Amino acid sequence: MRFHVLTLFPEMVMDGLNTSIIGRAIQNGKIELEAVNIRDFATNKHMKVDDYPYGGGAGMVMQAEPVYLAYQSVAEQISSPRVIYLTPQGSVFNQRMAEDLSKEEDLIFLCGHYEGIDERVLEMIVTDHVSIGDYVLTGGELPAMVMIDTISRLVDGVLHNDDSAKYESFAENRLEYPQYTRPEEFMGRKVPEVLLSGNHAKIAEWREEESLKRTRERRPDLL
Ligand code: 6GU
Repeated sequence: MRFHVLTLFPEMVMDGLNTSIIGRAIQNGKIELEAVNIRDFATNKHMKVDDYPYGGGAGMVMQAEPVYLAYQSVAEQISSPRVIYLTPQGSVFNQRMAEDLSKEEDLIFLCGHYEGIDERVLEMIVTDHVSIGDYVLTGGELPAMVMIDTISRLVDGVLHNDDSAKYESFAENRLEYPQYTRPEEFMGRKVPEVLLSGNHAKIAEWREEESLKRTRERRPDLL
């Protein structure tokens, strides 16, 4: 999987994803990550990429040309790429969308800032409008990073244990059961007896019940 991020803040994306499991996946070549600086495609001597909105109103709008040229520099090497525009006006991201997107060879993420991007270039290049929830962020970089993290852990070889991607929360539309590790007792609180029993059938049954109970309590909307 190759991720290409069009952004005004390439170091934010590269630094933010260069740690832990995703950092290791990049080192191991399981995924590739490239951040393209939209400002490098400004054609004026001040490297300006935004301007006042036609019709008036607050803030600035990112101009079509540098966004289009940045897109072109990446897209010319890919046949019909998915281009994801991060916007609070998009469909809300979920695990099902992550599974769908994880089948692509390349994904292009377009991160906006200010009051948004000139609609004409969005019409020309964007295939998917995606939000990460009903609140407003200052830019698309954090949402792109959230999506890249979520999609990467579904890519073969990124997680060490092949099973763990399947069995975690939202697989089967259920929340995961509680986990415990040593010691057996912490500040008077004991690990549930069944987990020490060695009875794997009983343990599986207990986990199933806890998973259902937790989903009912915290996310009844999933059931
Ligand atoms: Cl994708 N972008 C911005 N700016 N804010 C958001 C968002 C995206 N998703 C939720 N809030």
